Amino acid sequence: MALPRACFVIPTYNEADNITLLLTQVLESMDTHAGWEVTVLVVDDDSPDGTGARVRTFMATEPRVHLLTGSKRGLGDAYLRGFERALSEFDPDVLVQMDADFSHAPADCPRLLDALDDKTDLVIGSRYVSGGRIDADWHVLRRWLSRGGNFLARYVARLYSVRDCTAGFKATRVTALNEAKPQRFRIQGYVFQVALLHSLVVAGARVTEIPICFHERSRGATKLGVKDLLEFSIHVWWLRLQGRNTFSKFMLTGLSGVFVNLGTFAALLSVGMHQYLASACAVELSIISNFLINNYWTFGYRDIPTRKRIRGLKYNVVSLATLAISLATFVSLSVVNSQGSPMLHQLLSVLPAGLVNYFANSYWTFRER
Ligand SMILES: Nc1nc2c(ncn2[C@@H]2O[C@H](COP(=O)(O)OP(=O)(O)OP(=O)(O)O)[C@@H](O)[C@H]2O)c(=O)[nH]1
Ligand SMILES: [Mg+2]
Repeated sequence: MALPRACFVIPTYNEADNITLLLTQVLESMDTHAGWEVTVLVVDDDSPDGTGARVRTFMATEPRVHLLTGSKRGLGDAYLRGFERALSEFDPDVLVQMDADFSHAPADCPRLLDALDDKTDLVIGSRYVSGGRIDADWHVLRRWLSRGGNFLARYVARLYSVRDCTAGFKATRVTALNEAKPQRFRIQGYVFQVALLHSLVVAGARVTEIPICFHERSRGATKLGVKDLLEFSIHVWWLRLQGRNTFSKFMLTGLSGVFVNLGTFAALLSVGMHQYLASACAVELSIISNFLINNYWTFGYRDIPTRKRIRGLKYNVVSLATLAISLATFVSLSVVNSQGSPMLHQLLSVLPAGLVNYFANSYWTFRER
């Protein structure tokens, strides 16, 4: 019977002192554990210290190890490229993520994969569950950063149920990963770990945490930078706003469009523009602002194959159709109920127009892949 396939994706930047021993130990630990067919993909961003050359030397005698190179754009970017290559080339059942600096013990790899039972889609090697711990010599500042990052992830990005949201030692089923669609992420740095966890949880992945001991790196230097921290602090809020209550978001966006419309109209009148032209400009500007908010916020979680330009065009078409439906409803009501209040008719015409607008945009303009 064919064994399940596990692909280890290991990002490296200046890990020449670690990588050879790490690859040796990862493969050794998995070899003693017969249940998996293993491949390893090192994603090295042209490290100036020659990490890539060390990997190539290793590859000469070990066909299970592969190397993907590129220029340095951050940990998240490296993982995204690594995932794409691993999925297309090795057809794995499970992707394993781990650091190359021995913070994650290679000896823990079999235990991580063993925990991936039928009821689990993601196993996290966790520092913050019972039995998990961190080496006493991990710098106090890094401890606080880790705690702070976890706090933000849990309470801002609403990942309450997970204890170690910033963990970098994880095994994820590819079926769950496909649901999470990480290829739509627009991030570069360390926040990738939280963004991935968030989209897995939102997509319904079943998460288990197993305790690990996290070790301080003994060779090489950290790559965590101010840019990563900044991106992290902003992105957790973005994740919070990305809940899937698309209908209420769509409504809120519509409301913001009313203000854009009226504000633009008043501004254009005040600079002497003719009211008809001002009205048309104000309507179009509110359509554009609504489109942008819906594109990035309301439907931002979707993997949409069409280009933004085409989406914008479709959004305008739907807006025009909405106007026609609203007008048709208004006229029909006025004819049928000629004694009724025009205000009431106008209000009632919003309902079918709003529903058509939402569903047409949801299922046509922002249709998922
Ligand atoms: N390819 C690539 N790998 C990276 C990049 N940044 C970090 N890494 C790797 O990602 C892993 C985690 O990075 P570390 O610098 O150890 O970050 P950390 O574990 O948060 O920090 P430490 O406390 O120093 O261990 C290591 O294997 C790094 O070499 C990057 O921009 N590109
Ligand atoms: Mg590290």
